[in-house]
Amino acid sequence: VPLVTKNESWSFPKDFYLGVAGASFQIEGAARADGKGPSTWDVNMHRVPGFATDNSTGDITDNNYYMYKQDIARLSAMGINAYSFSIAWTRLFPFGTGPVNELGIAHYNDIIDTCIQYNITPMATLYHWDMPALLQNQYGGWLSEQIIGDFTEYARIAYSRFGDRVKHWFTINEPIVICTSQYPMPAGYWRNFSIPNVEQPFVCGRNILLAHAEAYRLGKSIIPDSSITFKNNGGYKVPLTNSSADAEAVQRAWDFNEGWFADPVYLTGDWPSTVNDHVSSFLPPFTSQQKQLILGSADFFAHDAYTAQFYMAPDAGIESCVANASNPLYPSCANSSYTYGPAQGSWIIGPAADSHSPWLHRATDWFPAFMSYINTTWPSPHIQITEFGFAEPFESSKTLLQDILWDPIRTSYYHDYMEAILISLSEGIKITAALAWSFVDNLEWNSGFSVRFGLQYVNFTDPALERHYKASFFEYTNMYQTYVEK
Ligand code: GBH
Repeated sequence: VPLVTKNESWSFPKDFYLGVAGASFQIEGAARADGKGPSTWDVNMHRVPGFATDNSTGDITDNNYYMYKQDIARLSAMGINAYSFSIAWTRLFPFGTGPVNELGIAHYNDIIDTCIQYNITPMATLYHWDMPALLQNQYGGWLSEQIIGDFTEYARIAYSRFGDRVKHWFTINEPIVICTSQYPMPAGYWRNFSIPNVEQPFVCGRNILLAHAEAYRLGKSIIPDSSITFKNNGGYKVPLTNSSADAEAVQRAWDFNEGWFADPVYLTGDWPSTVNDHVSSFLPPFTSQQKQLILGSADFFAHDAYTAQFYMAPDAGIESCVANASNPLYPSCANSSYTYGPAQGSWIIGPAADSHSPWLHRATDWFPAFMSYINTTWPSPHIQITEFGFAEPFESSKTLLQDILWDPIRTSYYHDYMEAILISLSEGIKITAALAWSFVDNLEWNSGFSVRFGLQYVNFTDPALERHYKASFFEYTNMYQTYVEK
């Protein structure tokens, strides 16, 4: 008797990317090796007590800087055919700008060559949050227009050195997260700039859009057969009730999150009108030249799609949403929740509080609606799921390896998620890649090593940092093997 009854009307196309994703700062370690310069994350984790809840740093993490060959071989052994990694800007340019560090180039050259040797398609992200500390210190990183030129120069070197073998590029990972949770930086961090907080996210957003668009155009000219976009992110937004107030709140939530970057790139060259209204008092409008640069600066739609949330109008009404960075509803004026259950007369987004991360639930039932929303709202030739994944609850408190490697909740997330992709495909949505976050436990930013997203386990107190496949990894690849067109 087969364990799973295969639904014969579902399939993954032969050229589907069954991939995994990771990011330089979270896995590499080797923070001072081979001429690497410091990023803001290196500096903050060393200087700000409690920056990570467990006070960890990126000095070693998975030691992937030295173990990438084994890592790629282990992916190949599992049947993975695409690897999405990020390049540390500070390895190519230790000072953010200035001389190129050839040892950094050599490192990524070898990662790329190793992928190709194993028939794994390399996909590179230029910026996954590790801002060169010197650029942050000099002019505030994404808060200054100066970043556009420095980022573009970094992109130029990456494209021209790696573009003969890397055809898949992501300019920037999750601009929403960069601009809303990394700017403003609280005082004392490396470093706080004195623009009023309410404005900072939008100054950042403006510079990111322009930097992305410049880097896109440059990439197309250096690598004509490339596929380039940025990684957007966010959960599917479900109105809590049928009220028009909730529907409007949902629309504002799309506008101030996904639409903030997707509308300009895929639709108009400009921000949604809600966002424009909001910034008009402190930012100049985009010029028509800038709009032309931004519009169409993507070859496909990349989304980091983990979960879903309910959205609702604020109880105190829209008048309560004053522009004040300490207002939790600023700037979208939409309330969100994950846990409204049948008691509130509505759906439950996924099994309540079922992951180790408060924002993450197994809301895979919503996925086909999510993909159809993206497909109709921001039309593009195809969609890639550039991150999805799950943090098993209680995993970090288990002690026996055999218990840790048995991760049934993450396993069910991957099973259901792959089914949801199959449903979307059967509905005619062109999804071309699934890139699981992440292929190995790693440094989960401010949560340190305590929150684990890996398809492989690592004991961070053991200097060998040996990798161990978890059950969920087998489920992920089994789902693909069961349904891929032969
Ligand atoms: C990804 O972002 C990142 O690209 C990746 O580096 C990271 O390791 C992975 O998620 C797992 O977390 O705490 O309620 O304020 C996913 C999008 C956006 C999800 C910010 C968490 C914070 C919500 N993330 N969000 S909250």
